Amino acid sequence: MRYRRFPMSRTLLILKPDAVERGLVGELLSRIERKGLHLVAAELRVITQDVASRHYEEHAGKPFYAELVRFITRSAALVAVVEGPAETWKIVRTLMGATNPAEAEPGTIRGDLASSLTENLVHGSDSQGSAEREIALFFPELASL
Ligand code: IDP
Ligand code: MG
Repeated sequence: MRYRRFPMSRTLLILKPDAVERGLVGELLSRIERKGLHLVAAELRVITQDVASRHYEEHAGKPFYAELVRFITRSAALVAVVEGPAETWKIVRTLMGATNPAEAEPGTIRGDLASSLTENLVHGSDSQGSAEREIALFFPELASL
């Protein structure tokens, strides 16, 4: 049985279609695991228009919204729930780096491996509240845990 730290928390991680297409799933999951975080759910799936629009509802109406939804639904993504200590969402965001790869620090996923603002490889929930909402959207069977 693995060592359990308390309090635990969970966040939603998406390796976006560009990550799967570029063959970076192993590299990216390796970074998550080497950090000491654990996968509690993971599935390769094509995200539907309906789920994409609910996931990105905060961006509806922005100039990049249509391109974003087209991108996130174009081929399979690796959708996962990651578990670790309190504020795991923040740990994952730190590993991801800034949204814009031009501003992401070397050593981060986007700083090392991305160069496009839209195709920036990863999504991670941006707060504990977002994590709970997004886990319920993508993995309803985990929502009450
Ligand atoms: P985040 O993924 O770092 O949380 P958000 O601001 O929530 O960043 O934006 C969601 C996603 O929308 C980004 O990861 C990126 O794929 C895309 N995006 C954000 N801003 C722009 C933009 O100005 N142009 C094109 N795509 C954008
Ligand atoms: Mg966001």
